[in-house]
Amino acid sequence: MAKKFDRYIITSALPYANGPIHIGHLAGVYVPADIYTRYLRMKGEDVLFIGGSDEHGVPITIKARQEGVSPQKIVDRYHRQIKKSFEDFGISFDIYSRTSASIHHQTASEFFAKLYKEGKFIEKTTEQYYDEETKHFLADRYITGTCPHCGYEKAYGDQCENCGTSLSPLELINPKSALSGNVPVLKETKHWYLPLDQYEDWLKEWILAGHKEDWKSNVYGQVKSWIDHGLKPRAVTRDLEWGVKVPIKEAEGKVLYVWFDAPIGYISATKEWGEKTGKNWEPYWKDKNTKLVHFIGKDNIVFHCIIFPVMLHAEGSYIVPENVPANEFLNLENDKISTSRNWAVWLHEYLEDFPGKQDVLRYVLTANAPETKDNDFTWKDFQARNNNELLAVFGNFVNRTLVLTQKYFNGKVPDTGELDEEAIKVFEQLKKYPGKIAGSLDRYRFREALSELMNLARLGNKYLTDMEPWKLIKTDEEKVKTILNVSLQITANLAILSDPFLPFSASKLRKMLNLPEMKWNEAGNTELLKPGHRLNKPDYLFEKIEDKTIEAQIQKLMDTKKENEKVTTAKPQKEEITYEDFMKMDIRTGTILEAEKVPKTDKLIKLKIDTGIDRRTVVSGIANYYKPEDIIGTKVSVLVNLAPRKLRGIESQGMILMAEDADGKLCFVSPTEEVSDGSEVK
Ligand code: B3M
Ligand code: ZN
Repeated sequence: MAKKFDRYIITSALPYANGPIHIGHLAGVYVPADIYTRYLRMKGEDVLFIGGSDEHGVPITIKARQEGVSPQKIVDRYHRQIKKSFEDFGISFDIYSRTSASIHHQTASEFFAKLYKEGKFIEKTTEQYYDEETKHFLADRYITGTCPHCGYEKAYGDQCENCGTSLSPLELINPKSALSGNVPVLKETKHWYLPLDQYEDWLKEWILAGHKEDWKSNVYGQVKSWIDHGLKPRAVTRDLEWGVKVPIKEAEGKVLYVWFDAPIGYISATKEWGEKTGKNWEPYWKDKNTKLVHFIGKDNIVFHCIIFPVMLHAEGSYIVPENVPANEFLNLENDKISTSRNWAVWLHEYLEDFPGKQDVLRYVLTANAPETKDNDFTWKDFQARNNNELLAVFGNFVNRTLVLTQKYFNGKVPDTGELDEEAIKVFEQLKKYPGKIAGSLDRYRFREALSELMNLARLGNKYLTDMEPWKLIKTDEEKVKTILNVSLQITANLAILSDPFLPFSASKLRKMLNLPEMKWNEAGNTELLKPGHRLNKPDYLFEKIEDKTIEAQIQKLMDTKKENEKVTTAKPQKEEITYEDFMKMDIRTGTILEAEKVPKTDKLIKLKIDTGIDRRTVVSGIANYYKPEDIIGTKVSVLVNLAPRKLRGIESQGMILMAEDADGKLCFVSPTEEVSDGSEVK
């Protein structure tokens, strides 16, 4: 018998507020967390569902840099948008907070200060990579290189997203600054480290011995392999400006590592909830009878299964997670979802294209959830699941039941009458479903749970089809009463059991049935609707999605692909050269003084250039793009130490630099501001 808890705290990974939310986020974290929470609430459990935006960390400062705005501006924009997407999709947080909130800064800061005061950190001065050009220490995503474990070339300084390994910048092969592309130098700096190695025994006992059975094998396996490889102290401070300030004197100018502060964000958000509701937040984090569950994607496993638990354990007054049901990744049409390549279905765009169809997406993402392996979202599958499952099974059964009840009994629930053999059988099966679905949900098997829900709808659909009440109505009205009563009881059960998965449709269905919100343990009851109970007008729960709608979505993705390919029409990079190689070239800014077409040629123009050093003749193949009279006075860049060569009998004493695109279009490479002729280009 599983342990009974007094209360639950369910957290879902705090998305970085540096971009909108897509279907991968929803499938991996938020929909399963929301299903689980809604189910617990319906069981009458005391449960808090925590969410919020992760507003620190390098991804945000990089985005701010790219746009030339402050990090606060970036997080304000995306926090608002992300929060709205979650609301739109019915993700039923008790609080959605953010890590730039002052309550969070205070909470994270106090957490660090306590560990510091108790001597739980190691102080180390080490050499760290530094970008001399931009004057930044290169932590986390400010540095990229090749992963020493799997060879992936775009690994970050804190993690390889390909194999999930957590890294430190010094482990990267061929490190490069993400800011300037430069090869970094080493420079000394002092930081505070959490000595994970000192907690190995505790972790082994807690996870390896304690959670072998109940944690998902993908999660348990990853964690075990890290522990088996041996853990190292991990720096929890950074030389950055954006983040929670390290609350000790000698750490001025430093902030907490984003993965130190972000998970504390779950606690800060709970405190904020306490302030807002006037309730006590502490039992949710400190009472041993609270069950803490973290919903995350697989790239966050190490942080939620090792680092954060060690922080909580070291602090001493907190509970640790009971489970971390991390999911694998969702791909889109056979390709990795990617923000930078715009290869995603964004939630706000989905809602524009499919208004009111939140449940369809929730359904498809659950039916196809990447629970045990990476999975693929395709628009064809989306359409098929809507048309062949939601509409043809669930919607069709409910609709036939309600329409027939209207037609034959004026919208009033008929008497059961004498239960015949078929009805008894159907009720027997019906009674098993709440337990089956709950059993799957208790083990975080959301796909399985959803498929059981659909089996109940299938049971109803088949019963109705087999019994053919539309044929019996003329000869045996009593039997039709039984059939529709049974079908209506199944429908009412569907209204309860579908609620965690399809909250919008369940609520609509309750309205049609004229029923209030119900508790989970009312499911299985075969007398939810009393004879004589008046139903409301039926309406469709789901609609057919047409081919042309799906084709438009596929076209949209194909356009994105084309758009991405356009970017790559640039020729591949040439072989590497040294700085010295480059410095052999003497390039100067100059001005075109005279220009005339070289007779009997198509392309050549003879130019007189003021190079600042002298005035010289240069012959250039630009006549297809420029008329001589139009370019006099133009500022250009000239390679002046190129050996002279004769073109059509004219000695050309240098070369004008031109940019040439993939279609062969030419344009001058000119200074964008006033500089004197003869300025060096380097
Ligand atoms: N911000 C990372 C991510 O989106 C992250 C999670 C924080 S959870 C405390 O992958
Ligand atoms: Zn790797």
